[in-house]
Amino acid sequence: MRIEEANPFAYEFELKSTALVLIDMQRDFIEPGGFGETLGNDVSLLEAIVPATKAALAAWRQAGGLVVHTREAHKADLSDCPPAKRNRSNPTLRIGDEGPMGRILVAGEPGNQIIDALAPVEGELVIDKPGKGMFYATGLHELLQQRGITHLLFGGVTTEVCVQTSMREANDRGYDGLLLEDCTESYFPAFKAATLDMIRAQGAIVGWTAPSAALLAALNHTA
Ligand code: TIU
Repeated sequence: MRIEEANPFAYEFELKSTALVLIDMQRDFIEPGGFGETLGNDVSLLEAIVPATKAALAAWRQAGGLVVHTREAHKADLSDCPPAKRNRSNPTLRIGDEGPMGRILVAGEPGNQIIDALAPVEGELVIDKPGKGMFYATGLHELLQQRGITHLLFGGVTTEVCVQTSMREANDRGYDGLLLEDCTESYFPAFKAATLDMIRAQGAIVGWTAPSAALLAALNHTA
C-alpha cells in the first residue's frame, strides 16, 4: 500500500507488517477532572479528533490490521512513578491523588480508561506505560517484533508529548512511523503544528505525516 499524499514524500507499507498505534486516548487527558486538566490545560481541544480517529480505527479494523492502544498509567503504589514526575509543577491534583474520576493517572481507575468511542476490542494490544514514550518499561518492542511489525501509523494525544516521544523512540528502533495529522491533538495548537513540521523535516528525520483520509483512500483502493 502507498500513501501518495504523505509528507515529505510517499509512504509505503504492507498491512501485515503495520500497526495502528493510538496513544493515550484516555479520559485522563480528554475529559474534565483528569490529569490533563489538573496540569492547567483546556482539555476541550482534544475532543475534536475523536470522530476522525474513530473512522481511522474502524477502517483499520475492517482491513484486519493490528491495533495497539497505549495508556499512560501508574501502579496503585506509584512504585513506577518517579518523584520527579509526581512533584513537577504545581498541579491542582498530583498523580495518585483522588480526583472526580478516581485516582489521577493510576491504572484501573475510571479516569485512566480509554474513552468509550475508541475502546479496545479483543485481539488488540493494550499497553500501560509509566513514561511518555511507549517503549520505556513496557516490553512493546518485543511484542511488535514477534508479530513482524516494521511500520507504525500513529494517532493520539498529546502530539508533542507522548505521541512525539513514542515516534522518536520508534524511529530509533528502526520502525517507519507516520502520524495521522487529524487524529492527534495538543493542548497547544502551535506545538502540534511545530511537531508535525519537525517530524517530517530533513527528509522524514523522525517520520511521515498524512491526513487520515489518505489512509482511508489507500485501504479502500486495495479492498
Ligand atoms: N501533558 C501532556 O501534554 N501530555 C501528557 O502528560 N501525556 C501524554 O501526552 N499522553
